[in-house]
Amino acid sequence: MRSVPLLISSFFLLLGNVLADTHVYNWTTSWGKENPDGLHKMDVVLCNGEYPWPDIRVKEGDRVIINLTNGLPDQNTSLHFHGLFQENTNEYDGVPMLTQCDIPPNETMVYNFTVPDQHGSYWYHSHTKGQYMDGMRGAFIIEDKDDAPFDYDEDVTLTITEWYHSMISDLIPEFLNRFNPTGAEPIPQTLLFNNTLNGTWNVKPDTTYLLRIINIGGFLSQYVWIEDHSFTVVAVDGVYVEPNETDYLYITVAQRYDVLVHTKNDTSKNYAFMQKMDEDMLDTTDGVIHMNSTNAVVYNSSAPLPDEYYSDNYLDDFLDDFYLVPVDKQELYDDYDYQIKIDVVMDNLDDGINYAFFNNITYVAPKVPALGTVLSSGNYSTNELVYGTNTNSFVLQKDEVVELVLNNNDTGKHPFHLHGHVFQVVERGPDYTDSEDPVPYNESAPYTAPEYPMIRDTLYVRPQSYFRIRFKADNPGVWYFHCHIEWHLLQGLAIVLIEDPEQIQKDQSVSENWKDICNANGVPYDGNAAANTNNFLDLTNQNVQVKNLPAGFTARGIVALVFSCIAGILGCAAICYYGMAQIPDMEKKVYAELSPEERLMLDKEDDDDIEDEEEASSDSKIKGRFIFREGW
Ligand SMILES: *[C@@H]1O[C@H](CO)[C@@H](O)[C@H](O)[C@H]1NC(C)=O
Ligand SMILES: *[C@@H]1O[C@H](CO)[C@@H](O)[C@H](O)[C@H]1NC(C)=O
Ligand SMILES: *[C@@H]1O[C@H](CO)[C@@H](O)[C@H](O)[C@H]1NC(C)=O
Ligand SMILES: *[C@@H]1O[C@H](CO)[C@@H](O)[C@H](O)[C@H]1NC(C)=O
Ligand SMILES: *[C@@H]1O[C@H](CO)[C@@H](O)[C@H](O)[C@H]1NC(C)=O
Ligand SMILES: *[C@@H]1O[C@H](CO)[C@@H](O)[C@H](O)[C@H]1NC(C)=O
Ligand SMILES: *[C@@H]1O[C@H](CO)[C@@H](O)[C@H](O)[C@H]1NC(C)=O
Ligand SMILES: *[C@@H]1O[C@H](CO)[C@@H](O)[C@H](O)[C@H]1NC(C)=O
Ligand SMILES: *[C@@H]1O[C@H](CO)[C@@H](O)[C@H](O)[C@H]1NC(C)=O
Ligand SMILES: *[C@@H]1O[C@H](CO)[C@@H](O)[C@H](O)[C@H]1NC(C)=O
Ligand SMILES: *[C@@H]1O[C@H](CO)[C@@H](O)[C@H](O)[C@H]1NC(C)=O
Ligand SMILES: *[C@@H]1O[C@H](CO)[C@@H](O)[C@H](O)[C@H]1NC(C)=O
Ligand SMILES: [Cu+2]
Repeated sequence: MRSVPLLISSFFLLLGNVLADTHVYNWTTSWGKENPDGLHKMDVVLCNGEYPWPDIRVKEGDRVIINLTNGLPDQNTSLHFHGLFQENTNEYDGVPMLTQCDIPPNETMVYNFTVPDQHGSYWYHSHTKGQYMDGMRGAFIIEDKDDAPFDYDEDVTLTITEWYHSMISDLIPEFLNRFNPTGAEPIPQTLLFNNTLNGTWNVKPDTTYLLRIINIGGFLSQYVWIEDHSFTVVAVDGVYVEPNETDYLYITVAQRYDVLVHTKNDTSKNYAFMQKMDEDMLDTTDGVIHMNSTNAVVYNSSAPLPDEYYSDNYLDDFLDDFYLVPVDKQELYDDYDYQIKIDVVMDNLDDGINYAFFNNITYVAPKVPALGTVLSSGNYSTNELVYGTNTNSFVLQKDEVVELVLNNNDTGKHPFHLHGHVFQVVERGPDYTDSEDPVPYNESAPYTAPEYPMIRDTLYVRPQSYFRIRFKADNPGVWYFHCHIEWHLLQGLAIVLIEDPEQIQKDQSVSENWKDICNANGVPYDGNAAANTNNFLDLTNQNVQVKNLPAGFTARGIVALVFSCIAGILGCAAICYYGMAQIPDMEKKVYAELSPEERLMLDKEDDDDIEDEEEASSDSKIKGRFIFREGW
């Protein structure tokens, strides 16, 4: 009796294998000069000598093999497939020091995985130090093996991103710098539409397009809209949702919106496809060349290109994704087994640099990739301690429902992404910008959650507010949860979920090639976070964060001190001229011009006699000229 269904299922399994394709990509990175926005030529990361990187398009169930050779002489690399579950292939999730070692120059890593149960719009990108913002990224589309729950005629991908006229590796040392004590993010110059400024989309009349809009940026959310056309949202982050029509979309970095756009019958006119930076995320607009960008929906190539189509309505009328309803109506997990509460804070440490913290910890990578620790730690794998005390690691039990409560004590918006899962959005608090203090989630306040909550993999939290998400720990692996603003990830805004480590040990291993990469990079892959293989509970010499500011010396104090030093040397006019957000080489110039005493004053982090905070911050004339990030 039992053999019948078994036979049938193995028949379909066989059929599935026959129908599944394997896609092999041999990719080599290199630097090359490109000019995506037509305004500035600079080095970007090329793929096999070409730019931009290709889109990947596969069918549900297919195998993908990416043979990635690092041809960059001066940087490591890695590749993450954003939104893919990587079930039983955690080793290919692409996060340096969590699921693999960074790929050093001249080495080749083979990523080899299937996409058995996912479809929709995803993307891939380097997960090494902001590198993807230099161009190493592309769309990853998985065609549904079944029919989509909506009709369309054409399937079109569209990537959007902010663009910098500087290499990220040049911006990082200016950003993570004591002369940028407020943590002001570098200011991008333009916006790209399918990798060009003022792009065009050639359309046919009376046609329903499935437009897959993917924000492949590393910083800014964007508002998008099309003159005289509406969007019908049918999927977000690979999850089908009940159709919802809107004129304006708000898309954070890493989010995807699949929308239907029906074109007009009349082909006499072309229409503006607008992109607009979320200006609230910028500390200053100095340095922005195009805050908005006008692209063209072209019906008729002999008709004139459209003018900018501007309206302020986007601010109030953009679709709130919280209210979307997934088509397969998964009910809210009615309770959680394990709750993780994390508070976001931005603050300075003793080196004067502005860091980002979850519960007072700024993520510092371990000495051994956490997956290597899982696989080498035997019975200790369920003990959080072995993953280090500065990685913000949480061990999850098999199949438990996890509720993650995130309180945002910062005054900015942040788009958070969970690897290895999609999650239910149980609650998202309103914008509390105007509140003096942040408003944390209050468990005892009355609240009715949606019956069929929104499900996605990247969700923003509003200023000084909170969100709550739930998911089932049914995908054993080491999964990163982090802010997708690359600047904030560099500041340490991440936690690590070690999901069912015992099952990882049973079902997963790493390839020889995976180990070769670690060896080539001189990184151990066995041992605890301190690379100790003898005593897994001994974390001596683990990587830890910089120590706190000395007592009585606050972040505000250091800001005032730095600014008063700069002002003293250069004078206010120069500072006001440069602005504080992007100060190309300014800190170096200032530092070079400091007197030995002043340098000493900035250098001596350990000295308790530093000018006391009152005195420093009373220099309000100087302070008042700069934009301060609140939240500390
Ligand atoms: C990838 O490279 C290997 C070895 O160099 C070669 O055998 C294979 O044909 C290449 N595949 C593709 C798709 O280029
Ligand atoms: C990957 O590329 C390298 C270098 O071209 C080649 O030696 C190797 O055989 C390739 N591997 C696969 C799986 O294609
Ligand atoms: C590459 O990674 C190794 C190991 O983490 C590190 O020591 C090295 O500094 C990195 N190289 C660069 C250029 O960042
Ligand atoms: C990488 O290979 C090239 C060519 O073989 C060589 O010139 C270069 O020194 C190598 N770089 C490293 C970091 O090993
Ligand atoms: C990819 O993984 C499959 C399944 O483990 C294996 O059979 C195949 O040999 C692998 N291919 C490469 C190029 O590593
Ligand atoms: C964007 O580029 C992709 C290929 O790179 C192309 O298939 C697609 O049609 C373009 N999208 C638009 C809206 O033009
Ligand atoms: C557009 O044209 C098609 C056929 O050419 C017609 O069926 C349809 O009703 C027209 N739509 C509008 C809005 O006029
Ligand atoms: C859009 O950007 C352009 C160029 O930066 C600017 O001239 C224009 O005023 C902007 N439009 C609006 C309404 O902000
Ligand atoms: C691109 O669009 C912006 C904003 O609408 C406009 O100010 C600018 O002139 C356009 N640039 C080009 C090269 O067309
Ligand atoms: C569509 O979105 C609006 C506003 O975001 C929401 O009120 C409404 O319930 C949604 N409807 C559906 C069917 O998703
Ligand atoms: C963060 O540190 C402060 C002061 O050191 C302490 O009062 C607070 O309890 C800590 N919060 C968490 C969540 O660890
Ligand atoms: C975040 O803000 C809330 C409300 O002001 C406060 O209770 C909490 O301690 C803060 N968290 C941290 C880590 O500072
Ligand atoms: Cu952030």
